[in-house]
Amino acid sequence: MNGLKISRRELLKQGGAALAGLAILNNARRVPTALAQSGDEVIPWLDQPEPNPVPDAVGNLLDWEALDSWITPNDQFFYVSHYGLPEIDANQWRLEITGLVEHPMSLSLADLQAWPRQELTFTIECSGNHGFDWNFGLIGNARWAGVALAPLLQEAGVMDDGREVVFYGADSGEETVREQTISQKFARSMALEDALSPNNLLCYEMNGEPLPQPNGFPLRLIAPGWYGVANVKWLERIEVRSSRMMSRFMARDYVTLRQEEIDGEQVWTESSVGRSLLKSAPARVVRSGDSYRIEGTAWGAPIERVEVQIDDGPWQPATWDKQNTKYSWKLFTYDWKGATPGEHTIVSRVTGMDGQVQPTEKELETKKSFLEHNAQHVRRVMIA
Ligand SMILES: Nc1nc2c(c(=O)[nH]1)N[C@H]1C(S)=C(S)[C@@H](COP(=O)(O)O)O[C@H]1N2
Ligand SMILES: [Mo]
Repeated sequence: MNGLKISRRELLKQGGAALAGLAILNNARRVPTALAQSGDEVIPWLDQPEPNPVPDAVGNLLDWEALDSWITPNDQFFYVSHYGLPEIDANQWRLEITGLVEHPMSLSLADLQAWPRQELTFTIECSGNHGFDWNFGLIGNARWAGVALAPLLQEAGVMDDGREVVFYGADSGEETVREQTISQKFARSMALEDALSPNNLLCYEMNGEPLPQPNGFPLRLIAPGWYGVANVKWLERIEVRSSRMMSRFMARDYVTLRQEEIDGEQVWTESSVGRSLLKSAPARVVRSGDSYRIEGTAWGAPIERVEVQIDDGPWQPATWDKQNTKYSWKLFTYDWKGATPGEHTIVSRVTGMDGQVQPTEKELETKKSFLEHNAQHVRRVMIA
């Protein structure tokens, strides 16, 4: 595991003095007004994220203790930008659909908005979320609106040898590849079959408003069921190709390294970050009079059950909102009966419809890169 991970464990091992210091700091944290009014009180976690070391690339991390709505408001939505935040004049902007298509297209925002509007709620999570101590807030849930991608590709007419669809953003940076330094646009490639999924949206709206600039104004791809990186922002060009486009964000940076046993042999696998994995996390502990409840969320794949464990106790079923949509996170709650004064650990785990269970940190030790870190997230709390 990486150094930052170790530092969290070290911190947790430290004695009362350090923790008391943290607790004082944490008490200064804002309690959401909606809760304060109802007489509820959020008990801050003893373990807190370290400061964000890359504020230029990552911002607005989710404040878990303030999580009190299913939808994440736009002004609180996290963003990740590898090549800065391009400012695009929507009046000049066009989307080009090019490559192995019968009828290349060039569309203005108004052209796109003339197509049928489609909406979908999707929780977007960066594959780096929970990979380091500072960054367990790279997640948010929004109602996205735009036009379905598949009919546009059909209108453009994908040729027989078109197999991959590449999405290019307007943002670019310098990359050195085999000693050549070149300028590259942010881009991701997707198999044609995946691109044609009826849920993919070319999205111009987020929670009923035009896309905020950090989240891709004027247009982005929303690919439900995929990690954040696939959801290309500031979209400028969609190009159909006969083979996979390899780039930093497909084949170098966003690569997960795992050790697997195949026929008794330890084999390393390198895979490009792709579909999201099953995951959950406790968000906060809330005190209401004499009773306590644990709130959290679960996401990433169809969910069978969510459970909570306190200290070394048994796993207990949490209640979660089954009405929520397929691609959104589910908020869960658990009534914590008989919470005793002192320090406690709180952890959640989710089981998928396919029977898979969210792994522990220990079980994920064969994964050697920080990406796609879907381990159970243990938090610590002090009950007065
Ligand atoms: N053009 C472009 N698209 C991008 C990125 C980027 O840097 N440039 N970052 C990706 C990554 S790594 C993530 S996690 C998501 C985050 O979406 P958000 O910034 O709207 O939260 O955007 C993705 N789309
Ligand atoms: Mo990401």
